[in-house]
Amino acid sequence: PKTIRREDYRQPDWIVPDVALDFDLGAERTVVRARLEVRRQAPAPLVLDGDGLVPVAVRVDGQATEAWRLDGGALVLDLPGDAHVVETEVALSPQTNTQLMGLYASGGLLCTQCEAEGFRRITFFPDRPDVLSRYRVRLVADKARYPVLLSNGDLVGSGDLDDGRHFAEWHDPFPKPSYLFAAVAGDLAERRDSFTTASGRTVQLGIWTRAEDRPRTAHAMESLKLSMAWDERVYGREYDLGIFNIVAVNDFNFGAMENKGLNIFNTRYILADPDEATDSDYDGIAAVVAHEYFHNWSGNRVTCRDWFQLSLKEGFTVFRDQGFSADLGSPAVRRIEDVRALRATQFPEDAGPLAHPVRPESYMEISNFYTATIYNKGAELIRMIHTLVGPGRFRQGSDLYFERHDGEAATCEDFVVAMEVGAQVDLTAFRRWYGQAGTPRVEARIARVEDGTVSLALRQSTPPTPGQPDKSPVPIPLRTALFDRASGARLAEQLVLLEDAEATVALGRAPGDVALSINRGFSAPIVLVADRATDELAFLAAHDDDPFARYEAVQGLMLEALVDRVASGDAGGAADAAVDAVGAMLADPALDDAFVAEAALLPSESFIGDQMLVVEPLAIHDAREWLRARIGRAHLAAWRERQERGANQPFAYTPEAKGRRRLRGVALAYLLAARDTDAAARALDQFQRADNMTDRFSALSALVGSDAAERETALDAFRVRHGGSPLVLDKWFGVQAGSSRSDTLETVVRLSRDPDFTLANPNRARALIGGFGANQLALHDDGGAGYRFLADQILQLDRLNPQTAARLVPPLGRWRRFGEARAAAMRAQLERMLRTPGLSRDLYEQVFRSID
Ligand code: BAL
Ligand code: ZN
Repeated sequence: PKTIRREDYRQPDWIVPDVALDFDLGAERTVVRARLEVRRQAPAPLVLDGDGLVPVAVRVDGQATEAWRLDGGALVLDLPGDAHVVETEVALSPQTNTQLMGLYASGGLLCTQCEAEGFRRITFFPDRPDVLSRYRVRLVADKARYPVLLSNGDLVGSGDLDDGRHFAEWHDPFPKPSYLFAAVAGDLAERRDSFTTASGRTVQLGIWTRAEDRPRTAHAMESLKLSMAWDERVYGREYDLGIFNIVAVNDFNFGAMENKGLNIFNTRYILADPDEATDSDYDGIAAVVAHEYFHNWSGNRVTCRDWFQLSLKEGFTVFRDQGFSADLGSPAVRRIEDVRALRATQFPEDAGPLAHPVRPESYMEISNFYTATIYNKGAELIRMIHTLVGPGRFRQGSDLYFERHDGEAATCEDFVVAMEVGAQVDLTAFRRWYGQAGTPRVEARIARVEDGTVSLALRQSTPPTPGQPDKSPVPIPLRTALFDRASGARLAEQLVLLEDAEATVALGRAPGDVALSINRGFSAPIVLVADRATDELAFLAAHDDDPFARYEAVQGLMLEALVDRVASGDAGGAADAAVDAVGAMLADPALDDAFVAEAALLPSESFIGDQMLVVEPLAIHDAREWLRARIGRAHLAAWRERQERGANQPFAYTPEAKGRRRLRGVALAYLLAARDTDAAARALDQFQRADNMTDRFSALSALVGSDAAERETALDAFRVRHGGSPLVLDKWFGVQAGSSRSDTLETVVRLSRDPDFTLANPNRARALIGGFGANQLALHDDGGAGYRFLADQILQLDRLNPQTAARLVPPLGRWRRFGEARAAAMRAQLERMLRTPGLSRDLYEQVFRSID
């Protein structure tokens, strides 16, 4: 496959100010007629991208022509003038489109997914984000089968035709790139609502689902209205069309898609009721609804010039949705969750063969770059700018960005320049964050000068990443504070900006012993190596007034204990300190339950592995179980009490009730780990009595790793109760794939042959196969059967859905981190995949880069 490079970007030779699309829709056969008004920008032929399309007819300025050629799927025309009307006609088969890119069938629906390059599977077009067009769309379909016909913008006409067919015409006045086009046809029910904007315009809101799912859309609608108000209040951004529609579909590669005025969602991020969705599902829905809505400005009104700029819209929009979620609930808990996610996905990516900068330099298949680096690290970059300039100046910067680039296809550089001017800050050195891959490592050490002044010695380095052997220092904002150990008082907090490879910073005078709190709030996305003794961490775990730093101190103690245990079989004083720290939090009435639950959770097995030179999955698992049992046993009474507290109260969706449920789940897991006599019975009781999915699922999750008879009872009951609900059945598959039992591979192989399992549905495939790939213990369990199974599944999925298949590769790509035997066995599977004939471009690129 060809490599596309950022440096090769050229402005389009032709633009298309206006396009009219005419769809004659059917699942078996859809005919698409396109009318493009094209304008020349450079002396070159007109090249219209196409993927798998065969032109049925081509006309130029109303005249049929044969003077065209196909070049690698694209339609090429040599046109004499500077302005022409080009018409094409193609026929598609949505029903056989298993890639879920372009126009496809999902259940009884027809729907589209165009980002990044799906529009070229619908019609011939310059399918690149810097060609912006006004769209007129006419949809024609059988009225009984497809009573609802939706597209972007405003509905400008509709009516009945002969033969039981009908039509709808949509017009979107905002020029947009083709990746934001959407159309949907189906038998859908609507939850309708409205929103009045700050300037007094009324927007009609619709969430469209299968009729039986309509009752489960209330939370999504509420989230949408809250998002609209938040974007007005925090960013001054108002919605611009008269209609905002959302459609939920079962089969979807992404979580959701921000098509102009017609968002299409994975059902997973729309449907919720207490009986079927966990609190974390509810939070995910609010975040994704907000994310897609916020794209209307950061993505649609200002779009990307080319796909190397993807983080321009994704990083910024993730930062925006994180702000929204923080304002909805507890900012500290939300920050902890976001950092946990960053460490679980982005840090390993940045440390492995697929590392790439937030603004990549090259790709073979852009679908492979919808990554945690583009999204989550991209958001961290924006957050650092926010931290450096403060909210007021940040808002001036974002206002200027929207003002300057509204209606344009912009670059990351445009964003940085707007921030520099609007927020009055010099970001010259900061730009390196966009071009340099890898997670900076910062060493921090306190030194005391004779007169009592405490200084902080800092040193940064970034490990080499593929194609980038040498790294430069980046500016790293570190929120830092000192505590007086004797009194517990915080002496000072300051924002230290580490700009060079090394620096020494005076923190102030402190006569007594101090404790160093650094990277508070996770002000920079770095790996911190602070030279702090166990008792200093224990002090911070008890006294730090920054909740994130306090969480980090507890996690730091746990990590120290776990790493020591794996390395030497001994966990020193850190284990005792971790046990005590958790106990102190459980006893502290000032802490909210959600925070205690987060802080009491042990670091994940993969994160523990990330701290080691060679990952030893079994030793890590054993150490983690050992510490879990110790923490469980040490605080048995408190865990029992937390597991029982409020258990008889009816479900409420309030922050307090959510926090209680979260801690109840953590408590139950500790009771099981401690082998408390009645723990399994207690879990089954929670499972059976729960009036909500959060309690039911936390009980099932706690039981699934055990050998107790209650495990099977709960698994069977869960399937019987929820077998008819695809999203809940995904949980049933996923929880078994994540089990720590030694028979997990066998179970997953069996489940892959279950009549309810299908690779064709991305949610189901991700639940079972993705869940297994993320299960460090089970994947690496024996001589390589897990690797072979994963590779087999990826190859099978690649034939159906390359995009989703390619996303399952990273666990195998971590082979360098493991001992010789495992590394060789993992690599052998990557090599086998690479040798397989007919690999998609998506999978080829991921496997090729993973082997290298
Ligand atoms: N643009 C793809 C889906 C999302 O990030 O919203
Ligand atoms: Zn997005």
